[in-house]
Amino acid sequence: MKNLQDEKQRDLSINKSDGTNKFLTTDQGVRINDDNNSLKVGERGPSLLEDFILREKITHFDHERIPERIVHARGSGAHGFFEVSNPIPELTKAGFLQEAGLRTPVFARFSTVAGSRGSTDLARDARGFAVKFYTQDGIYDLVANNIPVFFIQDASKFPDLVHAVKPEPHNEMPQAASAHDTFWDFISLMPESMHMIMWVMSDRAIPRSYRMMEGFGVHTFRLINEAGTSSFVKFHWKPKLGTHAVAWDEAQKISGKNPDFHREDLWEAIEKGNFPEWELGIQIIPAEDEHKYEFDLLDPTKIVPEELVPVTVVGRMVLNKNPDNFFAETEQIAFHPGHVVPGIDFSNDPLLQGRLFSYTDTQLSRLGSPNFHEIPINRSIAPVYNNQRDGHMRQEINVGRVSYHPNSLGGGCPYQAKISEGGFSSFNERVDSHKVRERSESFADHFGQAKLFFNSQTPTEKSHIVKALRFELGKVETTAIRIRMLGLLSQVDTQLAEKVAIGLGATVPTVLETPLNRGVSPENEIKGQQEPRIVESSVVSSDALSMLKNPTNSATIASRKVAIICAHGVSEAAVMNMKNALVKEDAVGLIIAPHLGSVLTDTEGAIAADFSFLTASSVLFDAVYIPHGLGFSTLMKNDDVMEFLSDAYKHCKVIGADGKATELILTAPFASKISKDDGGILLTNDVANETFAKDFIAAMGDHRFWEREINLYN
Ligand code: HDE
Repeated sequence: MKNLQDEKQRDLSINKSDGTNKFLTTDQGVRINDDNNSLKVGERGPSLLEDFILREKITHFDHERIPERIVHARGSGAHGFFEVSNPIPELTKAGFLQEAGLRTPVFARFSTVAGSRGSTDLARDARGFAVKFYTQDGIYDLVANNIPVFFIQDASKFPDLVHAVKPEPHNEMPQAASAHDTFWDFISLMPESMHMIMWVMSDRAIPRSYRMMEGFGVHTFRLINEAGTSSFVKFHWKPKLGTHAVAWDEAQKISGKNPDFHREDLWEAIEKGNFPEWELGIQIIPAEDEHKYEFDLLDPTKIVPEELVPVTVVGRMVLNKNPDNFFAETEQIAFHPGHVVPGIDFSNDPLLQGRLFSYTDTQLSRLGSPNFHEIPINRSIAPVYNNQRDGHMRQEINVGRVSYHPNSLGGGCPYQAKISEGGFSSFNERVDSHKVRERSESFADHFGQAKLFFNSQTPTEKSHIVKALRFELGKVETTAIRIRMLGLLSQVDTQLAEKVAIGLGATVPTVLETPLNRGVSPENEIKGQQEPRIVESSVVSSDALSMLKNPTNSATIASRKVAIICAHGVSEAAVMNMKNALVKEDAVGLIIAPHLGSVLTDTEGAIAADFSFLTASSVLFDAVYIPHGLGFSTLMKNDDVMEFLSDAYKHCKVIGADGKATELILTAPFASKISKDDGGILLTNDVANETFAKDFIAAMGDHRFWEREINLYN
């Protein structure tokens, strides 16, 4: 089988343009002699309509923007490859999964959901995790999220959900935030959203990096093998760097200091050769087990706990090349859950079925033409021949007179492929029932897995969920909505509801609003939605659902950033020792000083400052180190240094100092709160301490010292 990545079959160079050493021309290829002045009658006279060069330039500019994605507008992407480690021909005939070592080119795009194109990366939100596989059998898109369930069970509620979460229509506020009345009004009337609410109120919704997120296909799909046998499948992406988050206060500060934080992180990691990597795993459910579980496989508000069906790794994805042009690639890429290849098929999940309509439809208005598949980033590497013709911006020049099938004038070509020749055929499922607008009774449990999720969290993670809910509902102005939400939360966990209620200065209602009395008139009820009931999950707690307990989490600090705070007189040896130790771990130490330029060292050398306190902030780094040397007295007087350290402490990061520099920590406002057991505070008076850098790096491997929050908030 051909290794598509190695053979560079996906050659986009015919579409690339580089103006180096070239003349400036019009779009018609005419060389331009003056690009700075429009054509005028005399130096001070009016401009002339005949100036085709000016008109062409301005017209093109006027039409530069295309509509942003209605959801997932804010995103970043990269090229890479998918490589099979564990072929699964017994499960699927999909060509790209047949042979160990086979590489398929991919483009992945990560995104937030609610915000506009220019919104912050650090919004509390689900993240999109969409991957386009350019396989030898055509395009396969796995259009996933970093959360394995969704808010709603039926596609018909999607426009309502999105209208509710988007900025409110009367004043277009707030941007990229769910903390407002319309979102929580809708949620409080949709008990089916409670499982997803647990996830978006957890730290999953504020990832440290796109590179440190899991991905989930959400719906159950089908795999079909050569013999036509089908199995159900759930897709998982597991990040090599583990699954990590930032603190909510930190996320909000990053949004101001660097709203491109995730975009920059992905870009820089790839530029520096720290290629992000994920394993692709599958949970396989044999067809005969379709009805084995207490939840319905077709219900997108449910997971299949890994305790019931383990994840089997089938390959890995590596992202190793940034796009050349954001618009042409990341913006114009068009994903679609309906882009499947033989061997992969859909389930009857009603959310998935609705998505199968939506994605082509949205590209028609966003990219403007049914020819969007011809845009270079969307092109299949498998050859495309059919009788689709014409339309806006058609690139293909179809030769011959035949554009219909069957035909005799073209010898019957292009001809249909038999299944044995790779022709796609849908799974031959028997469906025999009445036409109804109803929800299946098997979709009626809205709380069992919300409980499972909450029960699986560590105390730190639970407290973050409580605080997130206090924040979000605290921003809601309508008291009735808050109370309705407390009622729903009490169905998940009474303590959770009570703790949130304390933050809101409210009481958990004793009489629950049911779908029939929950603030909307009965005739406006959602037809076919049953009284919610609780089905306890057969799995009580699952480590895979917790970020902190997650068995796949790794202690690597590769690509992490350490702020090394310096001033004139700093010990050059200390700085270089830490920098070198970090480089060995593929991490980086960056110099932050009161001003840019050189920082003079104790040995009369100079170190270049990477940032000043104006351009850097603790929230943009993973840890802080203050090396010894005379500089410490300058730093002691600097308020920015104290803010830097206080934030690092508050966000539970590793802080290290040696020699006199330790005084900076010991006199900081948080000094009295430091617990002697806090493994994230590394102080030594011994400036020759040889293990200091090693200990600092080992502490960074624990990522955050969340226990600190007990001292800070209790
Ligand atoms: Fe999407 N979704 N979605 N979605 N979705 C879009 O398609 C839609 C859903 C997801 O980086 C849109 O090209 C409906 C679930 C991702 O370009 C649109 C429903 C999941 C992306 C659309 C859903 C997703 C989108 C907007 C409910 C997780 C970004 C622009 C029936 C599995 C892909 C576009 C990218 C984008 C519709 C629900 C993931 C409007 C109707 C569930 C990652 O077509």
